[in-house]
Amino acid sequence: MTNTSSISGGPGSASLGSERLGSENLGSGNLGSGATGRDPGNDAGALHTTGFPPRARFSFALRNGDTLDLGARTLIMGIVNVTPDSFSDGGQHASPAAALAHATRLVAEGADLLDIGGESTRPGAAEIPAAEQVRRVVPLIRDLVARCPATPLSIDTRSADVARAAVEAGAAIVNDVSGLVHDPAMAATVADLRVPAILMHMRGTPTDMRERVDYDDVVADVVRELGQHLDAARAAGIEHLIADPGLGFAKTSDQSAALLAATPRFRALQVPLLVGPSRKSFLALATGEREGDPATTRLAATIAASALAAALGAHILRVHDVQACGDAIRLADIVRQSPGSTSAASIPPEWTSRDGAARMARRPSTA
Ligand code: PMM
Repeated sequence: MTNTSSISGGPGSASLGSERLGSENLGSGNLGSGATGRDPGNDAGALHTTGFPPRARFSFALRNGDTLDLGARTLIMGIVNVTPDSFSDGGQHASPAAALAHATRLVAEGADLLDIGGESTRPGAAEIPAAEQVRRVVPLIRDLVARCPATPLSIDTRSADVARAAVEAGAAIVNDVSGLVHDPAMAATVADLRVPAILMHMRGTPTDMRERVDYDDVVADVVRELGQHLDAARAAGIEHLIADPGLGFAKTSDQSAALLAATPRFRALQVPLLVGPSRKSFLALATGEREGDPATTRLAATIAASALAAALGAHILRVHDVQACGDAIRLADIVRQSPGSTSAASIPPEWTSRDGAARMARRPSTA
């Protein structure tokens, strides 16, 4: 199992709040200012031997006293949809026992976080009443808090009532695909619950979002609109915020690809970035799949998109296939941290422990 060293502390540990901790290269010993003559903590001015954009570090205090460290390595969020109709895994984990088995398997495969959802947001999906979402997700959250206490859980919902019930059952983070705007009570509820929030960009609702893809400049528009949602969340009193460009939500395939390429531009928002490419339809740009092919046809493209997002500086990747994507994400981190042959030794082995990727990285290259 992958060591979850980014989640630390526990009751009694020092709370670091939402400090921004400089860039990931600080303290890694491999790209000090002596090597470049510049301040590696200064995102704008740092010279990058690897050519990869820097990634700011953040530390979020969680409700249970643990600390979520973001940016030292890419965190992997495993998807657990307790829905009969999600686009790629609907119905697969709908029974409580199946959902629990799936979630614990994702943790064993290396998920740092789990995202639990009781409402599909696939294009055209109808809204699920809060009471039904609660019925689907709360028993699973209770079971997971008992079974996997070190793994923070996020609740994927647009409903304030569901967010409250999930957090009271033990969820640590609220993930709202509407950027906290769908339910007028959501921002105040998250502020009251004192949990971090993931604000994803979308326009409209799953019912009409396919018609809402008219952007002047998709990257600039999404960054600006997400910035407005972040400002509103801060004004409501939410301390810890994560942004998400919302690949596939009110985006054409080309727009999703452009947003993935523009991952470094989201640093302007000055919050951690989550990216969710997993099994999304824009990947069909690469797979050439036909109508009716299963979403698993997109596994290789999902792995590639996950590695690209990690290499480009995303803090969290939200994926269905934790084991396969995790290998690619860990490799991206190794490459990010490797400006030259001397760098591999500076990677803490626990970052890459699942199958000895760090040990392999230290072996002389035969390529
Ligand atoms: N995608 C889906 C659902 N929730 N949340 C965030 N933050 N980002 C996403 O990209 C996202 C999400 C849709 O995918 P699924 O139905 O497979 O979960």
